Amino acid sequence: MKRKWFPHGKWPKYYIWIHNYSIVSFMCLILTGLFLYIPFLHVRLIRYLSFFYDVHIFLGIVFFLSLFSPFFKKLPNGKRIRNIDWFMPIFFGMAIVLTGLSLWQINWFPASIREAAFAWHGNLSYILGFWFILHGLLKATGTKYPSTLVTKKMDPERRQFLRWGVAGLVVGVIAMTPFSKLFTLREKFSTPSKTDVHEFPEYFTVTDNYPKVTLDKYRLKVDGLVTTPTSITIEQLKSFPVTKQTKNFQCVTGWTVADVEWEGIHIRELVSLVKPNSEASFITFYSADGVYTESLSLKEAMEADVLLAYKMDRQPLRVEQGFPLRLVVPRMYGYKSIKWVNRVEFASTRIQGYWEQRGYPAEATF
Ligand SMILES: Nc1nc2c(c(=O)[nH]1)N[C@H]1C(S)=C(S)[C@@H](COP(=O)(O)O)O[C@H]1N2
Ligand SMILES: [Mo]
Repeated sequence: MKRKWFPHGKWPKYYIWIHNYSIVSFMCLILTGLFLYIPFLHVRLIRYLSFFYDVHIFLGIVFFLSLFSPFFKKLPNGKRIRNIDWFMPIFFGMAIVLTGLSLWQINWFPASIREAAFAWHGNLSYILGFWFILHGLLKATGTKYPSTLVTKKMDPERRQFLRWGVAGLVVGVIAMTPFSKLFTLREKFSTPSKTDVHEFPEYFTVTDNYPKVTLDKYRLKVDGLVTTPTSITIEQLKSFPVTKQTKNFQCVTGWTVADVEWEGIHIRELVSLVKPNSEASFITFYSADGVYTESLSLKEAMEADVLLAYKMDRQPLRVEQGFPLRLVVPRMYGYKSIKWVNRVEFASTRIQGYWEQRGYPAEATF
């Protein structure tokens, strides 16, 4: 007898179709999610990231809508469908969608909520992913689930789905409270830092290594359309008036770090040092990694909260954080905040920065 790959019992066609679609779309969601998240993949897929981001959002919305399918068609009583087969996707799905919504619509939710939501958006997705694998294995081998409370035969009542969905939303809300951070793995296993330095979810580099800059050799070159081009040491930099500020940090791929304390100098110090001429209406920033570049208009650069920072959370920057100097542009996505800055060039035109060449907008205000 020919073996059926996805035995569906007495399911209507409509559900078989949704089931098959869900398998493919959930795999695509996990894949695009990992592409966006894992730095190793992130760097190698740079050209396609904004596309993967859009695909992820689109599939997420369809996934959300598909969670309501039990409301539209009454289910037959079938041996093969168990409560838990519906419970897991609806309960976890709702929580994943809610946390995902906060990462997508960043202006709807405060940074502290998005910060917590980011970790749990991933964690809950892994849990559901493992369930799907287990579910597939159990079904494929015809293994009977142990009979527990939730594995009773399916009750095709809509009210039941509603209850599970709402329970999932509650879990999603809990996952977005800063309290939930206490339960993330990172919190449990990372060595607690005595200094209260924020750990960012990722320390990006588009090169193979973090550039190692030694202070005795380091110079910040300030040149371009200026009267007195110059090179300054980190000591000279630190002798300028200090600007301190506490701001949220937002990466375009979804993660947020709330209330990061930056300390450094404002661009106006460089302006009064080198005196750009009247044609200079843009600034190009260069990185010691030799590849990354960024741009700001002079007007953007002169905003009060734009800094060239050498300290984060009262500590000198670590290598991966951009030692010895990084730009911080709190009102724009993180990719504007170029690390390992070693040259600031005043220019008459805006260059296409590293990410802008790869599809991201140059004016990255969110
Ligand atoms: N030189 C350099 N600067 C960079 C990047 C990079 O890859 N190289 N990544 C940018 C991106 S996309 C973000 S979100 C932030 C991340 O800051 P972090 O690496 O300190 O977490 O740095 C930005 N600055
Ligand atoms: Mo980013």
